[in-house]
Amino acid sequence: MKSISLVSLAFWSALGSCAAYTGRTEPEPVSHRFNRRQAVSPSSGNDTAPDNDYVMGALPGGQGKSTIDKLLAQHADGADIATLLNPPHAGKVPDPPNAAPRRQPLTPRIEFWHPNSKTVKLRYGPYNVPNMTETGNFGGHGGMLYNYPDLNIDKPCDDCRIVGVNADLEYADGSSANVTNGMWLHHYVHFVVGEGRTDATCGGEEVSLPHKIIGETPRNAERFFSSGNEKTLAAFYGASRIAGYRLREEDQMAVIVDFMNENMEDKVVYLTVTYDYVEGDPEGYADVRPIWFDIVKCGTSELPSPRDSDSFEITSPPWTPDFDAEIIGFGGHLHDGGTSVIVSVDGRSIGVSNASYTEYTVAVPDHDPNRGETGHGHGSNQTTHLSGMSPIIGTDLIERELAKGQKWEIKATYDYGLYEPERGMDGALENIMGIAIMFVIPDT
Ligand SMILES: *[C@@H]1O[C@H](CO)[C@@H](O)[C@H](O)[C@H]1NC(C)=O
Ligand SMILES: *[C@@H]1O[C@H](CO)[C@@H](O)[C@H](O)[C@H]1NC(C)=O
Ligand SMILES: *[C@@H]1O[C@H](CO)[C@@H](O)[C@H](O)[C@H]1NC(C)=O
Ligand SMILES: *[C@@H]1O[C@H](CO)[C@@H](O)[C@H](O)[C@H]1NC(C)=O
Ligand SMILES: *[C@@H]1O[C@H](CO)[C@@H](O)[C@H](O)[C@H]1NC(C)=O
Ligand SMILES: [Cu+2]
Repeated sequence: MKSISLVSLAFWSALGSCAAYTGRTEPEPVSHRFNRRQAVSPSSGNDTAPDNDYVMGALPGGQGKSTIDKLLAQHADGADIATLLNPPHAGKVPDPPNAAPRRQPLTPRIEFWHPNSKTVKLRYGPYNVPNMTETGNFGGHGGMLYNYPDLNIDKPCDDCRIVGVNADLEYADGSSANVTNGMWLHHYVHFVVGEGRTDATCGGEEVSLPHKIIGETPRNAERFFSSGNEKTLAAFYGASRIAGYRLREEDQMAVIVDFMNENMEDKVVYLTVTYDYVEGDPEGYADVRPIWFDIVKCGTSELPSPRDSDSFEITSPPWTPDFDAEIIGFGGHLHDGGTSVIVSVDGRSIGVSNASYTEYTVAVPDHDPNRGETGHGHGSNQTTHLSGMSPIIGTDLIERELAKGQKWEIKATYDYGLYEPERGMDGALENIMGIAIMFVIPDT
């Protein structure tokens, strides 16, 4: 094995400072347009619409539901969700002339652990992200592409094992689309769809709302990965066995993308996903399984913030595995104001994924009365945003075994005294999230 600092290779990309969808009006079938600002009350932690049976928020004192979850719960299936959530000109458009190649082989980067692994960058989309004056999405914010499904996207390989993955955002010519030029990879959720792809934590539920957005069920699609603005790398190394995520020819991939545009012009961007993989199914390789922990079980991860100030903790509904496994690692996801995600088993912490923050030099103010407000209300003109979540891998893990019958949960901690939460121009708090994605090697 080559000597390369494992520590310097950030293991996990959380979803980043992806934020909020506090839409509170019901769909208008004719116009398909929403205006959150007409209906929302500032910093409300309450949502009075009826609960549904399968979105289990864990708010102290109540089961808070985000309006997006209510909409999806009432909606028949995912086929027309894209048109429901975004104005018609948002989303997938043809490649502009002279666009960079959609498939770009790169120098292998995980060879230190996976001999003969290859690295390839795929470009998805492109997607038109409306400018700040366009508020006709479900979130009601200007400048965003809101939870947009893209089905049956290109795969890195047909018969292989994925051993690393990370995501980014680019313009047509391949240049970086990022916060300093007003573009945010707010979040994307990556699914693998196919027989036997049962989502670890939602596979037992009749309905899982993120699966619904891509028109699938949690029994034939699993949430494999996700990323946000921090754009770090999840790589499978450091365990006692060599392992990779098995991709078969019959599997398909789908994504939900959510981008913000802090410009006065529409922007066409590509989601890039860089994969590390080994061809075929080399001898000795074990399977990797992703486990998605969420404070909102089987919803879109959105929870109205329970408080307007100070600090609070939210614990997820418990999950009990029906298999034994070795843990590779995990990483958390929070919104601005968040400080850490703890994963625990039977009440014992196995590690803490801490948030880090960056003061960004932004091209445009998030809130400008003359221009509008950008998606997800990255509030109050503040320039400091959550920019990373520490990976917990290898020796960071206090325990490395997962066993049948255990009680697993995560705890998301927020401290608005330390870091400003996301707010709209009217001061209304945006929804929060608490997620950890853990990768394990199931015993065979
Ligand atoms: C939510 O509404 C209930 C009943 O009206 C009220 O008792 C509670 O304080 C509210 N919670 C928040 C966070 O506003
Ligand atoms: C952001 O994008 C600009 C323009 O494409 C590029 O010059 C800059 O290096 C990028 N910054 C980061 C942190 O990627
Ligand atoms: C900005 O958005 C509005 C509303 O969608 C659209 O009519 C206009 O053409 C856009 N302007 C630019 C320069 O993209
Ligand atoms: C995470 O934050 C806590 C509290 O500040 C600190 O005690 C701990 O050392 C941090 N962990 C890492 C891995 O940085
Ligand atoms: C944000 O900054 C703009 C000017 O850059 C200012 O007009 C506006 O009032 C500020 N908004 C808030 C909420 O501070
Ligand atoms: Cu988020």
